[in-house]
Formats: sequence, C-alpha cells, structure tokens
Amino acid sequence: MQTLQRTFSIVKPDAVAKGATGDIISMIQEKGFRVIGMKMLEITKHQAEGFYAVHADKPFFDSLTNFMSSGPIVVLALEKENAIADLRKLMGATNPANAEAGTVRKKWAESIERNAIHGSDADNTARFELSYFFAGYELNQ
Ligand code: 3AN
Repeated sequence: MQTLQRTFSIVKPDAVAKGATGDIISMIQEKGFRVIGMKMLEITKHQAEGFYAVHADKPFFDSLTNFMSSGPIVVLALEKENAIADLRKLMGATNPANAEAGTVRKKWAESIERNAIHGSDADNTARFELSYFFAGYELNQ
C-alpha cells in the first residue's frame, strides 16, 4: 500500500529569472503532485549556507550559496504518493548534460550549478527542508 509523502522543492534563481516558474509548477502538477505550500522569497547568503550545510565541505559551496542568494526563488511544499523519488525523477540528473528527455533540468537547466530546481533526496532531508522554509500553519492540510 502506498501512503502520501511530502517533499520540498525550490525553483532556483536561474529559472525564476527566465520566467520558467509557471512551466515548472505545471510540470510538477501534471505528475500528480499537490502543492500544499508555495511562496516567492529572496534568501541571504547566511540562510543559503544553513540550507546547504551538508555541502559545507564541497568546493562548490561558496559559489552555490552565492547563486542561491542572488535573486528570487520559489519554495514549494509538495504531497503525493512516493513524492520524494518521483520528484527526483521529474527533476532529472544534477548535471543537465545527463538529464533525460522530459525532465525539468533537460528543459530549463543551464549548468550543474544553475540547474533550475531543487528537490529533497530523502525522508529526513525533506523534513528538515520543509521546516526550514515553512511553518506548520503555512501548509494546506
Ligand atoms: P541535486 O540538486 O541533484 O540533489 P546535489 O545535492 O548533489 O544535487 O547538489 C546540490 C546543488 O549543488 C545542485 N543542485 C547544484 O546546484 C550544486 N552542485 C552540485 N554539484 C556541483 C558541482 N560539481 N559544481 C557546482 N555546483 C554543483
């Protein structure tokens, strides 16, 4: 039996800047996800560092957190059966050069850093990421 699962997604600054937000949300909804929370905001470098803390020792950390704080983003709370894995599939490979046809990154990503969309990669990260950006009262139950 499948049960409903929640995941967290970000339409990243590159995609928001090129007007891809609506298309990306449509692609997500067409796959059966329910949008239970959504907001557009800009985050500081410090807030981006907190969000990406697991990548703090990576060589791309400084550049990634500069990019994520460079302009508006749209954060999404999503619900569906098998939401975490299904969103990862819809996103496509981290490097758009390897992204499969029909994925968000194949359509919209520019590079491995400016790759249009973020999605949680596991249950514990989904919980952390949802609570980083949404208070309980902001989610449509
Ligand atoms: P994904 O977003 O596919 O889960 P992660 O978690 O490995 O990929 O990386 C988080 C983010 O860090 C990516 N979305 C991308 O923006 C950036 N990133 C990952 N690998 C690199 C890299 N080699 N060079 C620059 N940026 C990277």
